[in-house]
Amino acid sequence: MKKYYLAVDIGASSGRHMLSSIEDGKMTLEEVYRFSNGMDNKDGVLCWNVERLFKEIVSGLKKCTELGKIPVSVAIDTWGVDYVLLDDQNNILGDVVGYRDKRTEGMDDEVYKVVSQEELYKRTGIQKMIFNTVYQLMAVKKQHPEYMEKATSLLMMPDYFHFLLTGVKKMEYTNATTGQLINPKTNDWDYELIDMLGYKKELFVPVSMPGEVVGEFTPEIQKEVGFNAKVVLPGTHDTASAVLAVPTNKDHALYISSGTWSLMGVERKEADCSEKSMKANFTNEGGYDHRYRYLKNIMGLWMIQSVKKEFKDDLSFATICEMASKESITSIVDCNDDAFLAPDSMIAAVQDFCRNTNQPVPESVGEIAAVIYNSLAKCYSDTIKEIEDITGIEYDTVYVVGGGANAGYLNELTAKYTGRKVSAGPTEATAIGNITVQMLADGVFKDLAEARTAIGNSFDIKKY
Ligand code: LFR
Repeated sequence: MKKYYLAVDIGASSGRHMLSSIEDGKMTLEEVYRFSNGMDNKDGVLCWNVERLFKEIVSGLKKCTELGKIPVSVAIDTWGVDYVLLDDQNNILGDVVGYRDKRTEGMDDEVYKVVSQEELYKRTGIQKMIFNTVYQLMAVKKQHPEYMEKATSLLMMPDYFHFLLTGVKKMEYTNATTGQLINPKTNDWDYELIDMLGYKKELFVPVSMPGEVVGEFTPEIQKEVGFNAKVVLPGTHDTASAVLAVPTNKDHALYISSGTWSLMGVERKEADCSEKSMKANFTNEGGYDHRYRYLKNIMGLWMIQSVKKEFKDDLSFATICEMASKESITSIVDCNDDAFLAPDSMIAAVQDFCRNTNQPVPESVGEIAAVIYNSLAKCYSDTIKEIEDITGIEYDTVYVVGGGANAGYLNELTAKYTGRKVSAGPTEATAIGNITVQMLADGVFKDLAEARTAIGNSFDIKKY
């Protein structure tokens, strides 16, 4: 009997259910269900519709029953930093505000009144992103203290979905680290910090590691979807899952997890919480097996996704890429500028940046996309220099994983700007990383090295 494992991978712009099994020593991957995602503007607040997302999760599970492919285990990963606060009846308190919402404006200063930026970095090793949970919770404390008062639990997004499936509340380690409240030495909550900030300590249950079992489906879910399965913790942070699927066992591999964001970095055995690292704004997010994801967030394909929505014609990403490759415009924007985080119009934001820096202003679809792709590649090249300077190691190859590995033109530019070899794929790295942890937990692979070798042998990888 073939054994199936199911990854439910939900990104900021879409979600998918991916079934996997082992055939002739290779991992297979089959998309059984797909749905869209995005933050809704609810009276001026950017929110996630978690009720709809959970319905989609359930619909995808039903699809497995229809196909007669019943997984032995299921695991959910999502983007980081966002969470729900629950009251004693497990009802969500307030809106589920998404990380691009502007409620965190000024919350950095509120946090620094209690703990300086330097001290916060020393304690957590997490890069400053204004949307980190630490700042979001400050916004709740200031704007809705009643929610903080009434809350009896806090669950990160994937933990919440796991809870709805099983009735069991766990907080998974890799995603918890994105909140900037975990101590990278103990690898658990920094309760002293949490206390200092006036967040309730009892909301933060000790973290659980990828590979641990959450529980089985509740009787209600079993009835609705038509089967029972174990829910296993993957690296519930999508980037942790993607990094796990980087198809190499080299000690020093430089990767870009390319999707809505471009997460560029390396794995390290110890966190670097030095001032130099803070100034360069690198993060030490928790990874599988406590391998720190030493990386930087780069605005990424969000910029392309956003301009795509604004173009009159419904163009595919492949077409946009192709059009960009024919342009010769040389303007470069700073992808990490806050102007690109959630602009009303990304096209206008890119044009304004060019205008304000006295560079040619892109007008056509191809030109706008060309400026974005070139700017991303330039940013990758700058980031490599910083990583090499900090780690003292040279990297000859950039491993691009995730959906963005499909952007052939961007891969060419990455090779050109960085002067390194580029390996592109697997494109479904997040789902593969999620499944890999389930397989490791089930004894399919003996360790991560064996799993990564299998990933490299199982999926399509292009070289530039
Ligand atoms: C990528 C990602 C990044 C995180 C951002 C916000 O999908 O998870 O790693 O910084 O989304 O959560």
